[in-house]
Amino acid sequence: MKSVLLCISFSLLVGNILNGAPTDYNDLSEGELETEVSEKDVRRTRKGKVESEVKNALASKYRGDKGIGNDPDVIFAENFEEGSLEAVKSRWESVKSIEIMSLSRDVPPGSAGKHSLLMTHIGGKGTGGHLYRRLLPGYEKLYVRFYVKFDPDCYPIHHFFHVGGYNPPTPWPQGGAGIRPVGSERFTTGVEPFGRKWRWDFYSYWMKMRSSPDNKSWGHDFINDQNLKAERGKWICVELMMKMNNPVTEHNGQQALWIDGKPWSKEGQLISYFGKGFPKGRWIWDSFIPDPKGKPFEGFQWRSVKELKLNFLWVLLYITKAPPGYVSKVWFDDIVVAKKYVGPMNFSSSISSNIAHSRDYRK
Ligand SMILES: [Ca+2]
Repeated sequence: MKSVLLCISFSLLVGNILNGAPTDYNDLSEGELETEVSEKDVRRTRKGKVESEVKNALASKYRGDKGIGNDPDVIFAENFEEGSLEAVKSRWESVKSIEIMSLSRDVPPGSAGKHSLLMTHIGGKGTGGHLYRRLLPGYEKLYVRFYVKFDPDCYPIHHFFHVGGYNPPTPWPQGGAGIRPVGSERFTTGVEPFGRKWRWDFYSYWMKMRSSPDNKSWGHDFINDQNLKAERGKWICVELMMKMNNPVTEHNGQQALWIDGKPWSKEGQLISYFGKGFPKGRWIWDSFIPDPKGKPFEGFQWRSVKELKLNFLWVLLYITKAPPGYVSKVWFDDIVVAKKYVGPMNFSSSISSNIAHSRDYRK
């Protein structure tokens, strides 16, 4: 009897994916997955889910992102088209070092807008700047998509764009560097172009994080693939998904990353999407090294109380070691926070053809 039910639940799962309906890998309990569904099937299902999200991207409905801010699934959008820095500032709760910011005419290809935000860091003068705001009342799952362009000469970046939650939520970013959260008060993930390696990875703090040899807990990285390059000199579309653990005693929280609308795989496994049981790999202190021969990832227990939710967005540029006078430029544009996968900007001439394509996929 049990095996029949298991087969049904798996076929429902696959059916949902093919129909383009929202499907959750975590809808299946761990026991169900282990008993009937082969590892290959699960991997295919997860891949299918990611592909389905990409095909049904929210941005595909809005050419050049025009009007995307009015979509019912969009929680917040910032395209820097307000006309002045003061107007931009009014949409954020904490702005650090506005003097290094300016509106630039350099925008992502296909963008319907005319301006982006440029942050210009000069070595020896401060550590960069930020825009920060709360996302109230707080969310269980969010997609955050933004465009960024690093100048070809940009100095290696110490820390970058962050999303997370504070309890209670504060109108400014909190500290906590090197300290493991308790679980009731905060969790954070940065999407960062790691140091001199210029490779994309997560940088996460949460209650079940580990320690480094210095006995402190610094942000953990997960992808560790030098081939996932943060290319300088071109606009890049970055998207982060974060999902809270529920119930709060569980480890079923997730996070995923897309660069230019693409998930990232290595050695046959998806390594840009982390949740309970996937991918496989091993920990070396605070770095997870994906490896098909390793152990399944334990999942994220982001929180121990339900009041802690995803509730802030922190557009951060933090550069600490540039030599005096060294100029680093970073542009940001077309930030969208949504309940669904946003995806790269649609700059095809016909929106309807794109929608037709997504319908085809649902057949
Ligand atoms: Ca813009």
